Amino acid sequence: MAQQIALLSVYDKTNLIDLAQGLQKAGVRLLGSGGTAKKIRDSGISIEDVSDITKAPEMLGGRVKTLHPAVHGGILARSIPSDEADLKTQAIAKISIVVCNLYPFSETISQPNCTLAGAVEEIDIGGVTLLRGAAKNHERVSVLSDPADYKEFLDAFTKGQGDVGQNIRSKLALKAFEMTAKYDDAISGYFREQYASAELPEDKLAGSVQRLALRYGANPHQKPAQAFVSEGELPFKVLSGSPGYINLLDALNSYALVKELQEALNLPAAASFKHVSPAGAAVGVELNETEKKVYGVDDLKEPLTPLAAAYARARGADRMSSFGDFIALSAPCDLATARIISREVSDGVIAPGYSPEALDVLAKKKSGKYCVLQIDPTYSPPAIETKQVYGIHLQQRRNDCKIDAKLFENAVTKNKELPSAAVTDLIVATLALKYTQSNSVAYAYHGSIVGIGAGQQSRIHCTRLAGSKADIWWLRHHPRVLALPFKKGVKRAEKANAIDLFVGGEELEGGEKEQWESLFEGPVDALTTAERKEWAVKLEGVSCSSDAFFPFPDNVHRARKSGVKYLAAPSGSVMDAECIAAADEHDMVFAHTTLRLFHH
Ligand code: 93A
Repeated sequence: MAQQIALLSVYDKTNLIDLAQGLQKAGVRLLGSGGTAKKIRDSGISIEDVSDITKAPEMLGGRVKTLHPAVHGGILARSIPSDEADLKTQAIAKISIVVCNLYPFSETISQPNCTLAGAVEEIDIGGVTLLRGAAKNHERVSVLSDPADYKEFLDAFTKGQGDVGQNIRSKLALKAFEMTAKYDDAISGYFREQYASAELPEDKLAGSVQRLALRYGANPHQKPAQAFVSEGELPFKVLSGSPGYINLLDALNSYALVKELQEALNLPAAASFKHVSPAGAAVGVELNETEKKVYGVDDLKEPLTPLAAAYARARGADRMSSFGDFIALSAPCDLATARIISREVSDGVIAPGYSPEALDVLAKKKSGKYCVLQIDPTYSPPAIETKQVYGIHLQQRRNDCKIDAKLFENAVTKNKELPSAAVTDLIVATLALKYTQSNSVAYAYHGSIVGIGAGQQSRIHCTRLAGSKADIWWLRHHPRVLALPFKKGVKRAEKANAIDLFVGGEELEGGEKEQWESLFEGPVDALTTAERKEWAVKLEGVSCSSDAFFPFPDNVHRARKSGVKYLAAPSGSVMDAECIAAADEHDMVFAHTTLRLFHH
């Protein structure tokens, strides 16, 4: 066996001398780039310079050290006749060990005084080429990219009499590729920051950019923060304001929801998101006069367009939760929708477009700070999505399942009659769950979510939470609520809070009671238990969907108490039969789906 050759070219010289010593002892011929060779030679170990075999000096101030066919031919050559012949013609010797680590690019750019020119000089080209070449040819070549691996390698090398075995070579190759991938990520991240970014809020009217610097992440102390795509440009533009990290989580999830709602039901759709779950979501089903009052749009001058109806429903169903929402619209925002948005407390909106009048209204909101995003409706996200939690990459196929009427065809109760309005409501409820933090249960009526229970660890708590929200929503239709004698000048949010306290039935005391009473022209009697009961039974035909199976029939009984007639949930519980029996007891229609919809 010919004498083996190791090429050493390292920035981080930790453990280098021990390795060189070990290799020399094992009879390996050593070659090194400038600084590496010097360090080894200085410690009394003989080593040749790379330039001795390339017959070319290091040049361009060190930019070209090892980039030469004599080096890369020696690394990349396979043990096949044609490669051997090429090496012989060019008088190149095979290299079987490459030891290399790279210029410290990440450390350099993290220095506060780092300049672009300084960063560029720190981009290692030759070292990456050495690592990739050796890793590519790992069938024959060992590549050491981490000083922590030297000792183990030497032990195996000695034990194997010069052959560490394929398993070690393969693992070392993987490590080298991970290293160059991470290195390239750091470089592209830095260049994205320099050349493809919008710094908000200074650069307010950002066009299409690849990267958006955010003021902070989920909390003000989580800096730095950014949003970016690694290819092309972000699929949305900032037309006004500056989105925060949670705004973007809400915007992207809510837009996905309304886009799918519109596709499934062929009606414009709107969603009102808070903390990455819908507080409301609806399609553009016309509002009757009572609903207009309940949703606070009876006084709107502009006639309600279908999109405005969708947002009025999405925003009006749970006015408390929607306070300060992020809004998604499936269709270009018109003036009527903008007018509703303009008088609510809200953080921002995302839509595929804006009429000039609508944009004019929205851009004035919050003294020009209201966040208006325009998304490209043709954008289609990649099939695989990755997130990182506690340093670990988690990867999955995106939840791209389609939700349509077919999903509810398997009615397992005696009553199998599912009217088309109920199918619409089940689609709205189920699609909303697809974008709601789990566990989740949603109640829907007239094309709109009327109660949603999100992020609960137990199913029954979701069902109760959603049910209690639906109950409050329904009590807000009570004639005594609609006739509450509010004083002139009471603000919309104050009215919403006062109504919530009234229908919630909480007994108020002291200052809180006084403050509540001060909003009205005269005394207001509380709703009695009898009044509440009498009103509750008037609600009928509500739909309810669950993101996973009902483990116990208590969920079915609870849903029934809030007027639920139509149920949808995946099958698979050991209590399926009991849940169906409970639905039969109330003459409900229960559709078993095959689709679990957890979302995190
Ligand atoms: O500037 S380079 O990209 N050009 C090269 O041809 C080259 N070859 C190796 N940098 C190059 N290297 C890097 O030099 C290695 O990745 C290593 O980090 C460093 C070792 O240099 P020295 O042996 O002079 O200390």
